[in-house]
Parts: sequence; structure tokens; C-alpha cells
Amino acid sequence: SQPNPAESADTLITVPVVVHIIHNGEPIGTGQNLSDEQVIAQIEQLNLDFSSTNPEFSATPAQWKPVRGTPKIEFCLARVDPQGNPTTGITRHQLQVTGTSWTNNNINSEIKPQTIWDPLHYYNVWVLPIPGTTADSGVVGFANYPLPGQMGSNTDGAVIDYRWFGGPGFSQSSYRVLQHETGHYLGLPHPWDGDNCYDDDGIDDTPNVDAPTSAYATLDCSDGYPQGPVSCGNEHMYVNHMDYVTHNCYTSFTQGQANVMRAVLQGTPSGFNYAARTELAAGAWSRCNLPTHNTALVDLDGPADRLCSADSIAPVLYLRNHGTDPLDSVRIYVSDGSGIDTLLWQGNLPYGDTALVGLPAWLPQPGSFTYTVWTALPDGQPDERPADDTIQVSGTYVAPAPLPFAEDFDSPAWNPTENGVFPFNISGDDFVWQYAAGVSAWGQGSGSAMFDNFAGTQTNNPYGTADALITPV
Ligand SMILES: [Ca+2]
Ligand SMILES: [Ca+2]
Ligand SMILES: [Ca+2]
Ligand SMILES: [Zn+2]
Repeated sequence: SQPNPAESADTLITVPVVVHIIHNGEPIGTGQNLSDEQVIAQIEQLNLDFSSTNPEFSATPAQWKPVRGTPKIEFCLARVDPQGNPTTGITRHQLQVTGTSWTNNNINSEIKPQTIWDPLHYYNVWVLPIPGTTADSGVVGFANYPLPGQMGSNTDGAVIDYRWFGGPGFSQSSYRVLQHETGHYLGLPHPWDGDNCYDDDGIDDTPNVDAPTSAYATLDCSDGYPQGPVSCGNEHMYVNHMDYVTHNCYTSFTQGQANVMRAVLQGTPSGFNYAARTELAAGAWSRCNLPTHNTALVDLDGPADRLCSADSIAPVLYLRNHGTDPLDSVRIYVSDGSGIDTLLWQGNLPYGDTALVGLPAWLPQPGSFTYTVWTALPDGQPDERPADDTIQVSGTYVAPAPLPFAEDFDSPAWNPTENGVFPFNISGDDFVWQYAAGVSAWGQGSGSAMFDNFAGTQTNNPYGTADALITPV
């Protein structure tokens, strides 16, 4: 059994954010003058990814699951500005961005100094058109490390191109640039830091590589996670937020990265020559617009993606309070598709704490299943961030069979599971064991199980990948 990286005893660290929208006079919601809703959606996605409640987290490929981690950092749009006035945490400035590239422009010289809020107490994020960048390519964001001299200066923060900023339901090119730049802002280098195999990022659990994944391959993770390219003898951990990869491939940070970011905010970064961003987190509640009622489902132990046990399962749910009001009660719903169990959890859970909730014993039926848990009405109130209220596990249950067990693969019905045998695509690529009609084995029988090693390409049927036939014994 693996530790639950989504759960950790670490306290939830809060960071106030101000988003500066730089525009040319367009109406709000038009062009680079992004709507409040789009900004809020991006901050929500940032919070899902920094609390490991994003839906992709549990899909992190098996070889990286043991090191994926949870920063446990909550970003909140400011509710008071540096002068003490109420605010939405979103400012709008009509200012012209000039220049020819991401390094030759007026962003650091004019835009930032004219608009920045006290950088020791607010994480400043500027959303604007970066010169030379388009919706398809270019430098889509940049940020400074927490280095002495840069931290607290009038350029301290992150810049994101407005075409690469938003959330699900909006039409940006990606909503994962802010996560990457926030990683830099909190001290994370790229995994390929140094551009060779001799220097690395100073973090033990990120594989040492010599270039971004995008320099080796254009991956697509819309239909599973392919094998990553290899450099310096290591497979690229392309699902990591600090890599460059197609945006639908990101799932997680590592625990080593989470530790560095937390250390920067708690004032004890080691191994890096960083200053500490302690004032950012200290007393953040007084500057922050945090949800009052918000539960998050951070993990689910029990229903795995392949099950071969005849015993019933006792699933355990990890429920975290992300609302400022201590959580006294919440409704929990459980379904495997054949009905809904309803529970009322009651207790007293402070902001940021996690409760382990035992769910009703579950005996899966043979075949594929989808097991879903969701919550509603924390303290009887609507949940203010519904995106983290559901957790779902899909898989296949094989009823154990007695010995001796036989399967001749003659009938197409074996695939899947005439007798409980089914193909399992371990590597998630395009090729699996299949039924081959009319192909006998040494003249015996009329069908076979066949794996086509010669079809496909290095991308969709790569060397070195594994596929399994699962039997019920
Ligand atoms: Ca490393
Ligand atoms: Ca919620
Ligand atoms: Ca395969
Ligand atoms: Zn970067």
C-alpha cells in the first residue's frame, strides 16, 4: 500500500493574491481585459492543483505515484488592498505593453512598478499580452525566484500571457501556466536546470534530465499517459508542473518540490540561496477572501483499478476542510452505479485539517465498475468550491475462480472475460492483447490471444512497454 500523498499532516498555508489585468480599454470580458469569472476560475484551478484535488492527480502514471506530493497551499484573492480598502483582489489598468520580446519590453520597467501591491504581503500576478507571444506559442509566462534582492522588489511576482490564463469552461490555450510560474515564484527550478546531465534542480525526487520534454516529443495525454522520452538515463517525468509539455499531461508536483515551496513560505529553505517569503503567509487570513464553507475530497483508499479479492472492501475517504468555518457536518454520497448510499458525517474539523471517513463495506460485482463519492452541504450551506467535491475510481473486478482454470481463447467472448480473463493495457498506449479469429495454435482450436508487436509506431506502441492478460486465479 502506498502512502496517501494527497493527505499530509502539514498545515494548510494561505497566500493572498492580487491579479492585475492590463488592458487597452476593451470592455471587461473582451480580449485581454479578462472577466472576473475567468480570473476566479484560474485561481480555483491553481488551488485544485496545489491541494492535489485536481482530477488528474489520481491518474499520475504508476512509476511516479510514489513521489507525487501535495504542496497544501491555498491561494486566495485579496479582500483588502495595501491601504486597507475592500477589494475583489482583481485590479484593472489601461496601460500599453510595448516591446518586441519577453525580455525587451516595458513590463518590468513601467507596467509592474506602476501597478504592484506590497510584494512582501501579496503575490502579484500580471495578466497581459507578452510581446512576441501568441495563443499557439512563445513565452507564455515568467516569474522570479525568491532571491535576495528580487524578493520584495517592484518587479516581484508572475507574468502570464492573457491567452494562457483561465480555467475549464473558458477558451484559453492552457490553464496550467500559472501553476508552473508559481512554482518558480516559490523556488522551483526546471527539472532540466543546467541543460545538461551534470547539473540538476537540487530536488531529489525529480528525475535529472537535460531538456524539457517538449524538446524531445509532442505528447498527447487526452487518452492516457504515454511513455516519456529519456535523457540522462531517466524517463522524463512529463506530468510534472515544472516540465514543458502539452497542457493535458500535467497531473502533479513531487513531494520534494512541495517541500521546497513550503519551506520558502515558512522561512527555512535549505540548499538554495533563497530569501524567505514568510510575510506573505503570516496573517494572510486578514487580507484574504477565503471560502467559508468548502469541503474537498483529497483521496480514496480501497477500490483499486484491478480487484481480485472475494472479500468486501472497506473504503476510506480523506475529507479536508478548505473553509474558514470549522466543519461540523457534511453529507456524503456513495455510488457504484447500482444505487446511492447517503451518510451524514459529523465532527469538528478546523480549516486545513483532514478527517478519515470509513465508508460502507462494498462488494463489487464482476466486470467493470465506477465508484463515485461526493459531498454536499458542509454545515448545511452550499459548498463554495464544488470542483473538489467528487472523487471517482474506475476499474475491473474479477471474481476469483477455483483451480484448475482453463481458457482456450477459441471464442471471441473471452475478450473481455468469458471466464474472467481480460487484457490490461499497463502502458496506456494504443495496443493491447486482442482476439484473433481463425488463428489456431499448432492446429489446435480456432482462435487465439494475439499481441501485435509489429504494428504501430514508437509513439503508440513503444519498445519496452508491458501489457498483461489478467486471469482470475
Ligand atoms: Ca532532480
Ligand atoms: Ca468543495
Ligand atoms: Ca499496450
Ligand atoms: Zn519555467
